[in-house]
Amino acid sequence: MSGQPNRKFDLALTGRRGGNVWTIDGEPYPDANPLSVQPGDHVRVHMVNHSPVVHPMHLHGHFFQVGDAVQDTVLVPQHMGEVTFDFIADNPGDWLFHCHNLYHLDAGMARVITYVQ
Ligand SMILES: [Cu+2]
Repeated sequence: MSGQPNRKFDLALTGRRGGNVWTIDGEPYPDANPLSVQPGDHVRVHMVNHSPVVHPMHLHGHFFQVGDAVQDTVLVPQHMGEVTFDFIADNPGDWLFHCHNLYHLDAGMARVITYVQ
């Protein structure tokens, strides 16, 4: 994906082993604000994993670019592991972005990325 992003999100993944609250940037879904973008945005998402376990983060409705790879799920390593991905906001709607560990998803590790045409 060429060019520079015009919208950026820096997101902390949080939670603790044995805990029952897992969040994206401290907000446990569904008690969490949506991530707002505009149609056509080049979005960059940077995640830092503050927790002691890996999170397989999945975005609905889009493929994203991580380095040279194009995929819809990416593993974020534990203990301050970092991942950055880019995508183009070319499919308006309300799309869940979440951890694919269903226990974490159920405990809050999700956000809606929302935009309208
Ligand atoms: Cu997780």
